[in-house]
Amino acid sequence: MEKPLTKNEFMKAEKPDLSGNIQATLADPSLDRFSGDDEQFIKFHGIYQQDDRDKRKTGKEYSVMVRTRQTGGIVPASQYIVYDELSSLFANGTLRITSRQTFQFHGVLQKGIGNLIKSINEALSSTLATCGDVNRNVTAPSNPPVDSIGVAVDEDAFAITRALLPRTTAYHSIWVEGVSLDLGIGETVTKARASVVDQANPYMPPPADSDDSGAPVDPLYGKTYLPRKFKTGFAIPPNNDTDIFTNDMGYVAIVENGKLIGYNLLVGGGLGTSHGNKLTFPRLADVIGFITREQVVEVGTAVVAIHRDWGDRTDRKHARIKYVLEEKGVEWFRNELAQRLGAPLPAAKPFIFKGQGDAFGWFKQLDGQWFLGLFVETGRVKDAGDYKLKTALRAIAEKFGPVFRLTATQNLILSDIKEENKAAIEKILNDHGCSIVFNPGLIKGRGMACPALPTCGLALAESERIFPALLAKIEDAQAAAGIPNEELVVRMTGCPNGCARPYNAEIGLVGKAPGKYNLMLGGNREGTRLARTWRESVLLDEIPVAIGGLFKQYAQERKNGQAFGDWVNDAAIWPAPTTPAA
Ligand code: SRM
Ligand code: SF4
Repeated sequence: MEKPLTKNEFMKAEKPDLSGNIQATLADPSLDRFSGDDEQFIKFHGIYQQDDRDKRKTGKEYSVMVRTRQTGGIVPASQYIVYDELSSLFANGTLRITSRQTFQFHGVLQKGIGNLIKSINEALSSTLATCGDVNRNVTAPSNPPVDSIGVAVDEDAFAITRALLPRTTAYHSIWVEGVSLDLGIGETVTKARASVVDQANPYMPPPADSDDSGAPVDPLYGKTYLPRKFKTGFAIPPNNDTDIFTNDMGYVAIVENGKLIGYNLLVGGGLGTSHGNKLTFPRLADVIGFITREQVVEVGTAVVAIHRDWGDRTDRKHARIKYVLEEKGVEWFRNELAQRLGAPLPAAKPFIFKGQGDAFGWFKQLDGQWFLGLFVETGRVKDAGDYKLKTALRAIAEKFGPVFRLTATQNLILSDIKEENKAAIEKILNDHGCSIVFNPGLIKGRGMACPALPTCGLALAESERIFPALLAKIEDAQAAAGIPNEELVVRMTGCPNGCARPYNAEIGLVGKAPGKYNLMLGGNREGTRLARTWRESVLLDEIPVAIGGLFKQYAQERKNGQAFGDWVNDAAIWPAPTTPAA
């Protein structure tokens, strides 16, 4: 018997413009949340309904999380200033840099959502399709281009971003035309808007097609969009800073004689799993073939269409394109793509990744200006005690107007800085208690944790809130093993969905239950190998102890500066010692 389609499929088919009852809910001041199908529709608008899980015992307090779109993590200073203002006015006072180079606003109350989203659009960004069954934020190398290659990759990333935006006009009519700004936000937004007055919003979708009756039709997504989310990224070897193999679709830049000649196409990466569900697993993308720059949009659209047509619409946990690749095979995929394009792709060209992660401190750009790599602990831009990163960044944005570039490891780059402003920028950061941003060390600087509690409705365990303390203990364990401050990629999530990409880290910690984590080992620094579960349900306090034992063995056995992930992958430590009863 055929399995039935999921409820989401009927919901999308019924309201293909994705409008739901959002407008009516917003207009009703007695409502503090969205309900029914709207909880799904709002995701396509970049909104997740959440409640503060710390406060559940005394009843649910609803708010939403809003996610912006920033192709390649690029945020002009004028846009950043608006975001800073909005986060204080309508959210919890912080901005969260995500693992896909966007910003998230948390704790937004119902009455502030309209003002927030309209202002984001006024500042020339968008929240359209940053969640939902569509193509999400497109990642690209965050270092400012040092040559024509980086410039071209950014251009291509914007081209595919636009091509894969859904064509619905409901987003605009609800959030842009349907909201009149109030609550005193006019001045900052208007000022920022004035600085970009002649510029088009790069995230405005192209117009929809129309059918015989004149009704709008989305030429790619149709009425039911994709079976599930879809993620696209770009990388320029040898730096895999966007973790390209974990994307549904990846473009790996191929450079010959100093010129970008095209990309190797990667398809079928994805990390989300569910504990105990064998149908789900993390997977790295396959290399499909080579494409020219001119084919970026045509081929990308064809790949998304394959997901649209072949993805599993009967089980949302099994609906990513990685399962199509895994079950039908790479050759099937190449043939299917060839049929859609009218010709097979030529073989992929050789490429090699030598590392990933961000560099901190000052670097010279090709045009003689400078960029500054800054460590942002767990991606959270905030003021807390003497550490006032948020205030410092606002001051820097207003005085010097650098381009902000969010990295895929939740850090930040300030670029296009004049030589004569370097000292003043450093002073602002130091004066605001932020000296750590220049030199976090080789573990903190590589680490990543997802938000988890209290905002994420899917969290099974803590992540962001306990990660800094855990990393400090891991650093101590390194020192005790005689290998202080050695590079190590540690990533943590509060559940198996994998938002901070623990599955290809050297050490991955995946929340299983409150205070318990699966301990995964053996990914590599290049992001090209999956880690394996070493021990299940390890108590939080035992993690540094267990890892500390391995560090001692590693310090004695490693050869020629071998990385921990490489050593542990081959070491005689598998299977793991029995997990003590927890
Ligand atoms: Fe994620 C769901 C946060 C990157 C796989 N993710 C969620 C939600 C929206 C929870 C929910 O559905 O209610 C989380 C919101 C928590 C909060 O309070 O903010 C959430 N995901 C994040 C972010 C903010 C984590 C971070 O530490 O930065 C990242 C936002 C990226 C962005 O700007 O678009 C984020 N999520 C990822 C990644 C990493 C990546 O894309 O590079 C993954 C693994 C790669 C992948 O997609 O396979 C990821 N998130 C998931 C999944 C599992 C999907 C699956 O295939 O099973 C879920 C669950 C779902 O979609 O139902 C999820
Ligand atoms: Fe939430 Fe799980 Fe993603 Fe962490 S990994 S943000 S707990 S969905």
